[in-house]
Amino acid sequence: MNKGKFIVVEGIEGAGKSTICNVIVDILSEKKIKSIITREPGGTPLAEQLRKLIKQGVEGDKLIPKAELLMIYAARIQLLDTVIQPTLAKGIWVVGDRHNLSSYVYQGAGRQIELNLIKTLSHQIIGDFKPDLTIYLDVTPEIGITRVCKRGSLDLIEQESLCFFKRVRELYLHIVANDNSMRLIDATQPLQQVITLLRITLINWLSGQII
Ligand code: Z5A
Repeated sequence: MNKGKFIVVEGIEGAGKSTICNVIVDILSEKKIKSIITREPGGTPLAEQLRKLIKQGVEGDKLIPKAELLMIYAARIQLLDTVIQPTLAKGIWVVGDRHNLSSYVYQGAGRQIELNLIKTLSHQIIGDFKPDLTIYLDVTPEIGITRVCKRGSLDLIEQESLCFFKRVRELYLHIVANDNSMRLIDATQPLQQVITLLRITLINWLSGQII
């Protein structure tokens, strides 16, 4: 049996990641490919508890950037070892709502933790595991924040400044431009147009895969 493939959707808040993960599952299902969606941080009962702490914090005890980084990697390895790897081993595909790239851009560019520390931690914790395909949904922070504000109250990371999200987007753009396992989709367009572009991108990529 062939191993499943790991497709990850990345982008700043409000880019449309959760919406697009569901569309990917539908397109895969049309091709008779079984898949599940995971999200990071989270995706297992323990990792979901860490997600809550990362997003909401604990009153009177400000989460410092390096502690946040470690909690994100704790959640990631829990999800990778107990859900993602066993699922791929069964030949089922995994569609990830965020993965390792988020740590480089949020904790690296956003929180300004040295990228070498993140690289070392990443290597020690997840080794050379990486997605087969990453779809990066590109929106400006202004558009992304406007979309999430409509949803209601903002979590700790969403409350960061526009400069924070500009740094995050810049690093996303730099990394995506230099990695041929990643595809950029302009997600500032109306949702139907984004879905059409995604379909073309995914079907082109699938045609080059041995399934
Ligand atoms: N984080 C980190 O710091 N480091 C890491 O390593 C990892 C994560 C893995 C996860 O929070 C937080 O963790 C995240 C980064 C940090 N921080 N923040 N902030 P989350 O999962 O709650 O948030 P998110 O990942 O940023 O996702 P989101 O805010 O839910 O947005 P989204 O998934 O990209 O978008 P959506 O939910 O699909 O759509 C948002 C709204 O926009 C919704 O009403 C849609 O209908 C609408 N939408 C979507 N696309 C369009 C288009 N094209 N036009 C118009 N409207 C649209």
